[in-house]
Amino acid sequence: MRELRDDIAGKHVVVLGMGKSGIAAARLLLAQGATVTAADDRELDVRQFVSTRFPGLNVDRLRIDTAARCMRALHDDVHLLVVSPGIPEHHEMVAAAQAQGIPVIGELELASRFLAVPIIAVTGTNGKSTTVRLIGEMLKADGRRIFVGGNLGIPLSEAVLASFHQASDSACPFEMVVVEVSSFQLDTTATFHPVVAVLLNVTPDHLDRYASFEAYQAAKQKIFANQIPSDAAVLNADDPRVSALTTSIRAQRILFSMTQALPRGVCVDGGTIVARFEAETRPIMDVREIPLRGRHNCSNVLAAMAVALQCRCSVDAIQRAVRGFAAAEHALESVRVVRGVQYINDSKGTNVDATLRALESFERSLVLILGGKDKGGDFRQLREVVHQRAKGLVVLGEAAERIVEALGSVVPIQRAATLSEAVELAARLAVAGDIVLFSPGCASFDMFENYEDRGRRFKQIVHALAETG
Ligand code: UMA
Repeated sequence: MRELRDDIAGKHVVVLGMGKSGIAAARLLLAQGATVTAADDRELDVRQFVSTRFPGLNVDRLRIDTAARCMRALHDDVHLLVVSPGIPEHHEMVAAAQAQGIPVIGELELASRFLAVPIIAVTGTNGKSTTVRLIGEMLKADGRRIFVGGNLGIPLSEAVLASFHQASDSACPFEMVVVEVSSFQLDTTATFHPVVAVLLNVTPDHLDRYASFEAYQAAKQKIFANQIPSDAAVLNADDPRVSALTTSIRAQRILFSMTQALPRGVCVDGGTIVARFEAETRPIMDVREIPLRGRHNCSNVLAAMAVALQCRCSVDAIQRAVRGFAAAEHALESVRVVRGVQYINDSKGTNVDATLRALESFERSLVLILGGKDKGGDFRQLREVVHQRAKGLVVLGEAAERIVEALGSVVPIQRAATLSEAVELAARLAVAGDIVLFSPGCASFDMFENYEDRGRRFKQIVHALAETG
């Protein structure tokens, strides 16, 4: 583990993908004295890219070019290839590096090798960001100095860079880090070792990238690969796939459940969340105090509590963090009520299971806006809940025709060419008291830069709707 840290100065490292992760990894490597070739399949304006993404850095040891042109660099005694999460395994540069025996790791793995503080890592198909933010708030409320990041937006390399910048003494500004980790990030780990690893749930996702659901599940399982018996694995006892995937882990199990009375872990007993650790049962708080919509969010709160209690947070800190917690932007976010219709932005719902959870969070009649870049999800899973709760569906994006095939027989469906048209059609269908829910169940990249861009666009359109008409 220390090897890379000690050996990297003067070595040549290629970083593939110049998004958030690649830039942070390149900066980390430069700070450690490596020579960096930064590659991307996009043609970048190098001068502008360097001045905006590497400001104030000595870039003598940095070269930036397209991946195709950088392929030549692989012959120049390359020590390591660091890939961004968005780079698929079959990328030609990855294949070429592997063929030449050059080690390939991801940005998460790279950063973790430079961190001296304990890592708490959270994965699962849905709820990761909320749970990570909740854990962060609980630890902060308990007075801990922590870094919160990973897939939720700030690469782990930023935590390492912050520790390099810490004055002259080399103490890390954090006593622990809490990271959201995606299957893409886990794919390219080797020594990544969280002392607490959380698996929230597993449902089909990213089937446009993985050969099978099994391959996706295997990536999720890697979160436990380097854990030892003194570590903790926080597991959702209500998800049979989580149980099946964790039969042979070495860490001690801490379960959480919404439905079962657990002998050990965090569960709900007659409306009160209780923690059972070391033969002691402690009431934590009333479930009705959770200021988040949906049963799935209650489950996320239980997971976060299990982690916080494992880290010896006080119950008082946990309560304060939960009571003051605000839902993230683009996650079941109330936008506005127009002519009695409530508009909800759930652009972060990028897979079918997330949309299912969103639909289950509302009792009222609703119009659902669904669709985007197809990730191979099974929209038939929504048939029952759509039949029960949706009076109409508006579909858009690449996945539109597959959605019509899956749900056309249970609900009237209209097609929209743009998001504005989708909102317009939904607004015409909805009457006072209804909800218009934008929970795409798909990725955003067919029409938008990312899910945030898509959510912001939805909110702009809703804010522009006329009060009368
Ligand atoms: N690129 C190539 N070739 C490719 C693919 C990408 O050159 O074949 C280049 C692109 O041109 C671009 C760069 O790679 O310049 C983008 O890299 P990236 O897609 O890895 O994106 P980052 O900006 O580094 O963001 C990544 C995560 N993105 C993905 O996993 C796709 C972000 O998660 C994460 O917040 C960020 O690192 C910080 O850790 C986003 C995401 O959608 C939110 N995650 C997926 C999800 O949650 O479902 C996994």
